[in-house]
Amino acid sequence: MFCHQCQEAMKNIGCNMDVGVCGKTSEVANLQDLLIYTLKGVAEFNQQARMIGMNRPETDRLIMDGLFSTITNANFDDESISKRIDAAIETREAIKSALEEKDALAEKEYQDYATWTAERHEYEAKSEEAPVGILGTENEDVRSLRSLVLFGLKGMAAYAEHADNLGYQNEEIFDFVEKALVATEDDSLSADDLVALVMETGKYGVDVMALLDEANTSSYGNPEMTEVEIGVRNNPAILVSGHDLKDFEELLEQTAGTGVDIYTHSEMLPANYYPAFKKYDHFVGNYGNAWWQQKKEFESFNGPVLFTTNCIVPPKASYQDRIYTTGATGYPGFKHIEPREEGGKKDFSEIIEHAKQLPAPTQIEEGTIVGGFAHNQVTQLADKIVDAVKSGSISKFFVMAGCDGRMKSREYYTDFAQTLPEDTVILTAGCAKYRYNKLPLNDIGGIPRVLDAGQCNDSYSLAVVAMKLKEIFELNDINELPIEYNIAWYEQKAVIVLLALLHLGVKDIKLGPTLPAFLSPNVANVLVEKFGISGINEVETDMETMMA
Ligand code: FS2
Ligand code: SF4
Repeated sequence: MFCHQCQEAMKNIGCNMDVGVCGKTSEVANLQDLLIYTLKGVAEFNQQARMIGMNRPETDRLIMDGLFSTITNANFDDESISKRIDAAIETREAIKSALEEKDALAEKEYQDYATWTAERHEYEAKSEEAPVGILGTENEDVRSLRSLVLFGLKGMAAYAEHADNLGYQNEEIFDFVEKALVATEDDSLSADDLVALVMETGKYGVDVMALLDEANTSSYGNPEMTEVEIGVRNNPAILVSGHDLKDFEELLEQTAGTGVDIYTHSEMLPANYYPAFKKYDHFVGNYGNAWWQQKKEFESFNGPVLFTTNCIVPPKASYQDRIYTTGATGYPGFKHIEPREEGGKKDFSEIIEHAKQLPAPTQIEEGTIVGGFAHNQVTQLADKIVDAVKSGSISKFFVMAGCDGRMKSREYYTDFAQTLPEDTVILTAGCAKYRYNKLPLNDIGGIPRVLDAGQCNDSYSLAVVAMKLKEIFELNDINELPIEYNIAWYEQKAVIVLLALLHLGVKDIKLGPTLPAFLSPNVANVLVEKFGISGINEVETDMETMMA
């Protein structure tokens, strides 16, 4: 195996042992590479099918779900990845036959990724062949740019899938994902072509986050300022992790009146901010912190846990039997809740019955935290914010969105938040917030000093807010605003968020705790020269440059 897609890649180079830092086995890592490789073949033929109006929504879903299942900490289950490879080959062949029938199959020499086929028991050997993994690309700059595109696509696919689950699709995004997948196998593309593709990926990153924002807010209302309970009640309960709001809604509906309470964990915390979920009085609040604390927190939660998406940590035996996955997630031995039929709902009865047999959660914290500052809520506060900026009571905003992780180096973000002058406001989204959302940072004239917009995809809200402020202050460039960007990344959704910010023209982003292992020195230089991206240093040094 060789995997370098996340921030915890071994030695900041890549995981190449039997098991990655995240716990993914070499077998699963290789199968995931093979799945991506096969999806490129599906994309190759589906691009032709699209041209003659023969694309099917099932194919879009197969590609999005396949990409999503390879995101860090989403799926550790070799069987579930192998099934996706089976389906990808079957779909690819079906599209090819349909094109042949219409006499529409382009005559050319297809590469192995578009033609290979094998029996299940041969997948493992196939997955180890040179062209399948990323190291099959020898030139390190080409490899780096292809990685940047591919990892951005994985994040894009995750967001597209959530939107699709709510009935929102954008054909242009699906089309771009296919085009870009195929481009990562095209040896005729120059480094400049690939840089352009990276930028185009960022454009679709903005589009997909806007689509998901529309899907979420049209379905559940605009997130609003909310005090979220972090203590517990004395009832059996289910803890929900991940990002999928459709799953969350259906579970809330199905638990109503059963005596089973619902809590959010990690990236599901922002579900508390949506008006539509507030009518459920068995929806208690949030339990615990970011994903990497789950071993401790799942233990004390006592009840079953549902993963709607990443981030899964290989579990302790003590609670393994009460973890459920659904959607793109999977883990050997966990129970998996099957997809909903067209127009139907998922069946959560097993996890609900399971919860009834188990004790109530053990309290680990008490009190409340405040969030819900997505674009609509911030726009309502715009006058107050603008006055505070004009009067000098707010000197700067710091966008500290992104992910959290288990490495000690992430203490930087807590220290940074604590060291920020009292006339500054943090704009956050994603699980990065857990590094400072429970600190007593107070408020500025009623505006909390940590404004949480929501999940990592709600970084879109932060961009909307920046655009709005640019308009109000009548500036020409978003970079003239008193906003600094100090982003923490971990997995591939943060990659698409970053590319989206670059597309919007945001400059001088600090990215940490380390720069991606998949950036070659030359590609890193392009990002530094074109966009002023830099890594983090000591808190004091960064504070000095960013406050200057
Ligand atoms: Fe956090 Fe994990 Fe949001 Fe990432 S819960 S690192 O998936 O997507 O951010
Ligand atoms: Fe390593 Fe990250 Fe890949 Fe896991 S996802 S194998 S930790 S680089």
